[in-house]
Amino acid sequence: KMQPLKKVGIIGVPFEKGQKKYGVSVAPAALRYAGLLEQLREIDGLDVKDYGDIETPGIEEVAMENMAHLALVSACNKKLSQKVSQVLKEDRIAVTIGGDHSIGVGTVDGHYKVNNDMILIWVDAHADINTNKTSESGSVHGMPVALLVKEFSHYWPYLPTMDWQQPVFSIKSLGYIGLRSVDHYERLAIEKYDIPAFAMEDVEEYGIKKSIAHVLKRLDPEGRRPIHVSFDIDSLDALEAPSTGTPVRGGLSLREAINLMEIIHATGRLRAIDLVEINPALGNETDRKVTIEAGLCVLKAALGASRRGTAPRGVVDLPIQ
Ligand code: 6HN
Ligand code: MN
Ligand code: MN
Repeated sequence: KMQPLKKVGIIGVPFEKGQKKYGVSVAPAALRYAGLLEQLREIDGLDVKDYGDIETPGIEEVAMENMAHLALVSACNKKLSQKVSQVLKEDRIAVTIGGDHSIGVGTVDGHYKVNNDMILIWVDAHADINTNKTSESGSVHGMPVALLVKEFSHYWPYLPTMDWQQPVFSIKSLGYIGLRSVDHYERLAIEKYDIPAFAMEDVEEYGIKKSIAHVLKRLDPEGRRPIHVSFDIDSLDALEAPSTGTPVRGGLSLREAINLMEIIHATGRLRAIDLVEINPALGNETDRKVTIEAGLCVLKAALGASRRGTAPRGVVDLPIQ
């Protein structure tokens, strides 16, 4: 068993052009304001470095059929990919705070370029594996997985501005947890490529512990490969995380998500985690607060916070009078 890395690098990505609603770009600031860095620094022995935010320059759009804002999505992800690679090369876990889920293209690309044996756990109500031919929304946040995997390259037309990113990641290294809103062609893809996909029915049947154990066993039977978790806040039940653009009822409880992250932390192999789709502009004050708190809980669990508490280091007794 590997010892978990005790160093992390935070990257904010105030980007929302991968979907249509205003507000998801505010999440990095909202999470920082709610105490993200301070709370992570309270985790025993964790060294937290803030790499700031990825700013996307205003650039000219390119027209692409049923794929909105491709040039902006591409420009943001290109910078993000380089930043994630840099954080990993500096021996830190890359913690990326979105932003909408289109930024998964950059985080996974940047991770793959450093660890090409990585596996990807996509925790989401949605499968995000549409192409511009199968998508009903034309929003790129429903397409990142399809853009990343090499097995899908022939389903895409030539994508202007995307030359920096070649789909090289294998679909055989991908697993899902939390699915409950899967489009028809996405389901076909899951079956055709036999992706280990633990939808809510499966979480119901096996529980969260066995669900993640099955995914990890399938992707990496020897337990040696670096792990990338892309965590969409809408994997949580809409009651647990209401402030998100495409909420779906009947999802993971926060307790299940925390436990999932504790299990992944305990492997010692987590190298990158994305937290995406928190939209502080949606819902009321309580919705916003609950959603941001849930996101913080998920990150803390992934990075080693213990619900049992931790005794002070190097101390064997309570202070005496
Ligand atoms: N997300 N499958 C739908 C679509 O538009 O392609 C929803 C995608 C949601 C994306 O939540 O990251
Ligand atoms: Mn998603
Ligand atoms: Mn989703």
